Amino acid sequence: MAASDVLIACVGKPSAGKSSFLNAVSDASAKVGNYPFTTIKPNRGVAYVPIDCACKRFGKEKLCKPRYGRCVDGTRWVPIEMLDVAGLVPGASEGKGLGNQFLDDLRTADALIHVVDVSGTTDSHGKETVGYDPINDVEWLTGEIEAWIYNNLKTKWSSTMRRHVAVHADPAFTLQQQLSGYGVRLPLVLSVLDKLRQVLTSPDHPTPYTKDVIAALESWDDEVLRTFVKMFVEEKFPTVIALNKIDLPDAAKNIDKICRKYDESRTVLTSALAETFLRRLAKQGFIRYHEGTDRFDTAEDDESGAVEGGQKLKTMDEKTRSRLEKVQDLVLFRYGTTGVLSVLTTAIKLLHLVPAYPVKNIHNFSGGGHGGGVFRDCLLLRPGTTVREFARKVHPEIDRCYLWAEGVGGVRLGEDDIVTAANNVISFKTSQEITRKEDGGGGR
Ligand SMILES: Nc1nc2c(ncn2[C@@H]2O[C@H](COP(=O)(O)OP(=O)(O)OP(=O)(O)O)[C@@H](O)[C@H]2O)c(=O)[nH]1
Ligand SMILES: [Mg+2]
Repeated sequence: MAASDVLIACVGKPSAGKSSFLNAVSDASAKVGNYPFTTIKPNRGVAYVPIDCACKRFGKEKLCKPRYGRCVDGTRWVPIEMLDVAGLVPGASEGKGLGNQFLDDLRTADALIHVVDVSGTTDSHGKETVGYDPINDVEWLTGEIEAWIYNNLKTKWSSTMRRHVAVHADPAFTLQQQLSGYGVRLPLVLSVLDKLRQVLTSPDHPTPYTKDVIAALESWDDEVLRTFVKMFVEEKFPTVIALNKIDLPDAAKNIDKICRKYDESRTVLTSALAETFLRRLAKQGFIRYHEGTDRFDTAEDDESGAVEGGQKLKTMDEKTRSRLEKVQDLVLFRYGTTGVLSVLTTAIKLLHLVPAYPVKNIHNFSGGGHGGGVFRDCLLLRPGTTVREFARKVHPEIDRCYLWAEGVGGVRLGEDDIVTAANNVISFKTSQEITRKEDGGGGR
C-alpha cells in the first residue's frame, strides 16, 4: 500500500524559499541557494501531518502502531507527499523562464503552498534587492496558473467543440476529458459547472447569461470559459500562502500590509530557515524539539530536572547556542512557532480529507502481517471516495478479489458508499488471501 495518496506542491517565484520549505517539513535534502533557479527538476519528499487517530475513539492509544509515521496519545502523524518545483516568474504561462514546463510539473498536485518571500529582499525574478514589496508576488501567481490552464484549453477548444457537438456529448464529460491531465474527476467538474451557472445566471451579474447558454459548451464565449477556468483553479488547487523569511528585519511591516488584504485562514507566517535549524539540532541530539510549538528542551533543562526520561541531550557549543537564541528571539518569541507545520495542517483542512483505516479484523482493529498492534494503516482520502475506490488504494489486488466491506460492529458497507468520518474503519473481505508487499514508504 502506498504511504500517501495526497500531493502538496510548493510554488512561488525563484528564491522565495520553496526548497528550504520542503527540506524543513520533509525527509528531502533539496539543493538550496541564494540565486534564482537553483531548482530546475522537481524535488520530492514525505512530510508528516498530525490528525486525531481512530485509536483515541476506541480507547486503544496504547496499542496503536502505525506502519508509517507515529501515534502519540491519539495524535497520529500521517505521511503526505510533497513536491517542490522550479521558480515561476511573471509571464510563465507564456513560456517565460521555461514557465510552461515548470507549470506542467504541478498538474497532479492536490493543493499548493505559495511560498512568498515576505522580507522584500528578492525582486519578482528572485534576484537580491532591498525594499521590494512582496504584495506583488501574492497577486500574480494565481493569474499565471489560470492563464496556463486557459491557454491549454483554448488551443484545442474549436476541435473539441466540433467533436462535442458531433457525438452529442455531455458537457461535464467533455470538460473532464479535456482536464484529465490534471487528475480531475467528474464530481469536481460538476461542482465547478454548478457554481459557474449560479454566478453567471445571477441577476447580480452585469449581463446575466441564460441557463441554456451555460449548459451548451459550444455556445460559451470567452468570458464563460475564463470564469470556468478561474473557478476550476480555485477548486483544483486550494492554496495556502506561506509568508516566508519572517526572521528577516523588514518582514514585519510587509506582513501587516499583506495580512490586512488576504484571507487570514489561508495565510501563514513561516521561517523555513528556523525550522530546518531546529530539526537539525534535534536530529543531532542537542535539543528535543516539540514540532509546531515554541518549545524545545536542552541538556540544561534535563539536568535541572525539568524534563524526565527520553534520550540524554548533548551540550551545545557557544556558537550554536547563540544561533538558537537568535531563532528564539526573532521567530519563536515573536510569532509563537516557525509556522511550517501550520501550513501543512491548513492545506489538509482546505482539502477536507477523510482519514480512513483499513483493518484486517473489524473487532480488534489489528492489521494482520508482522508487528502486531492496531490501526496499522491510515490513508487520507479525498472527499467523495467510495468504499470500492478505497479498497483499490489499499491494495490494487483487493479490487480483483473484492467480496464485501465491513464497518465497525460488523455492519456491511455498500461498495458505492462514501467513506466518511462515521464509517472510516473498514475491513475488506476477499475471495483469496492478499499478500502484502511492504513498499518501504513514500510511494503514491
Ligand atoms: N532568512 C531566511 N532565509 C531563507 C528562509 N527560507 C529560505 N531562505 C534563503 O533563501 C534563499 C533561497 O532559498 P531556496 O529554498 O533555494 O529558494 P527556492 O524558492 O527553492 O529557489 P529556486 O529553486 O531558485 O526557485 C536561500 O539562501 C535560503 O537560505 C527563511 O525562512 N529565512
Ligand atoms: Mg528551489
